[in-house]
Amino acid sequence: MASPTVHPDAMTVMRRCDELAGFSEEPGRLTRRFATPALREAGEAVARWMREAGMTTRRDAIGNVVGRLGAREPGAPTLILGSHLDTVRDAGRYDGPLGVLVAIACVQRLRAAGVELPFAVEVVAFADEEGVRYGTAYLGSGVLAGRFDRAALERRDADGVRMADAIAAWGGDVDALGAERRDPAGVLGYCEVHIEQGPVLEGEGLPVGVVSAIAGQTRAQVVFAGSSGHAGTVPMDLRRDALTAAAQWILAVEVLARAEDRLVATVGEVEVEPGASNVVPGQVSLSLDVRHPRDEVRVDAAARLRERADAIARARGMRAWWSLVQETPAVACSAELADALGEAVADTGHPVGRLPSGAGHDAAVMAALGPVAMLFVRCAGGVSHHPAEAVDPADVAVAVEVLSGFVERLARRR
Ligand code: HGY
Ligand code: MN
Ligand code: MN
Repeated sequence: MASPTVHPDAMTVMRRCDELAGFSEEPGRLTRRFATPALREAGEAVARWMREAGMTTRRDAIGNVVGRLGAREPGAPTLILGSHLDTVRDAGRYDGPLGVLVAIACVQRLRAAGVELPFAVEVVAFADEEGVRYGTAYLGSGVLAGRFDRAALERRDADGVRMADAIAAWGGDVDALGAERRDPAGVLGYCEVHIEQGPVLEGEGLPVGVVSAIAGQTRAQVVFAGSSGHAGTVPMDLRRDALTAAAQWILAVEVLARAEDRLVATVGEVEVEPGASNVVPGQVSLSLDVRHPRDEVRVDAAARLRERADAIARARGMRAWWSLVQETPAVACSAELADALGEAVADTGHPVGRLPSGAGHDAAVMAALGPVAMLFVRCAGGVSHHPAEAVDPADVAVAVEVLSGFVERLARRR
């Protein structure tokens, strides 16, 4: 329960998170994927709040919503703040939007205080960080960082819609994606506020924490190809059941990940063909998500899981296909920006906790443009990617105060 003395800026952030949660593709639960009408509506609300905070706004060629507060001097560099506006399926309401709204509240507070900044500030609401619709994450930040893979434009969603067509349909411009890349020379850095999505801050009794590094991520697709057949007439010893092969591999994924400290591996999507109760599955397509703070451990684990899939398929007289969907290397946050963030935390009277991120974030991609920093906000039970996601408004108030203090510290350093 929020204490009655929570700063009104934090209550505004909470209220806006609730309002954004109303923009969903699905009744009764929050799902807001890339290039959907629900995301467009959420982007329009965010653009309105950016303008109320004194920023100019635009939607860029992929559909990111960009708010900008110009600098006094022309040609001054830009500090980029923000996070993502898309969600996973049946999502919580703070993963992404909290970072966008805290950044807007920070700009609004600095302007209201008449703070003159020697650099421009942009707040970006990224259009796709989760990668739910097309499997490849970070489409929004990838465009800004010059990391967008144009081959992804040919990927199709579950309804067969090409990414290129989805971008055009929602007002984007695939021919202008390259021009959206930011010049690193003009970027002062990137700072993202995000819920921790883990239990550390709650365990240490801290409202916020400074992120030290972001784990690397491998996303792959694995297909087991056997033979479909009649569930009533094909004897067990003659079957090439793709789903039992996949099940054996999924358990092997779990065994391998459990055996390595800090390694996590997940099969989150399973597609069974032809998908009828009285037909032996002929083909199964699986997603694989492997993460670890050290890239060499992650890459080795992914290679071993690929070999394991081949071995299981061969032993069952089948084929296994592996396709790498996306690799995002681990990223160390900027020591200089992290220290400035830590000093801003200390200014609020709270201890400065530092912790790594097991989750991926747009900051991992924006690191291609310059130094990055992240501030985590405590979330109840560490729960995320779930409707029970929750934050305490008092912790949000601390985050707004820390981000504002961070920006002012950077200004004083120039
Ligand atoms: O998957 C992640 O780590 C993030 O939530 N996109
Ligand atoms: Mn997120
Ligand atoms: Mn997420």
